[in-house]
Amino acid sequence: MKSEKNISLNFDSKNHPDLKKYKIGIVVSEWNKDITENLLSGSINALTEQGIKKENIFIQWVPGSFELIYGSKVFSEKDFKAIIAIGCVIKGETDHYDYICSSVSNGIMELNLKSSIPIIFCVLTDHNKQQSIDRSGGKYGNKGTECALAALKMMSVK
Ligand code: DLZ
Repeated sequence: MKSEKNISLNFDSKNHPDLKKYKIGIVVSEWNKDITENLLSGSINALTEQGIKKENIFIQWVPGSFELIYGSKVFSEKDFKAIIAIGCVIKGETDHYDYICSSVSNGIMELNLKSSIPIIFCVLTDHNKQQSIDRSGGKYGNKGTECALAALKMMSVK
């Protein structure tokens, strides 16, 4: 089966001496909290391992993935170097999944076009719970970790 670890892990913190000064905002959804908590831990661990200070990571919980858009908008007006939006949408019996996935991906994309801060899309969009477990610290790694590295890389884009 294809490896799902697609983001290269070659971020070298030695080239970024200012990391300990940088503030990062994380907006995280309460819906499917057992999954989003693991994504959040993966992100925090990766950020602190690379030199971001724990006290410079600001976490805002929101009710569901749909609210990641507003939460990220509010955070994009603060002095963060990057924002990570964490959520988990799992397909149910109705079309709700499609509306939420489409809204949150478009919403975060539009914020990226307007904001001077990169906003990282760390939202699992899965067909079932097992797929989410596999990607939040399971057999396909932790997308929270990968998205934290994406945030660090995007902070360096001049
Ligand atoms: C309503 C809803 C449903 C059915 N499924 C999910 C989901 O799988 N993942 C998620 O993050 N949120 C879900 N929500 C909640 C919506 O994101 C949102 O919080 C509500 O529609 C209120 O705006």
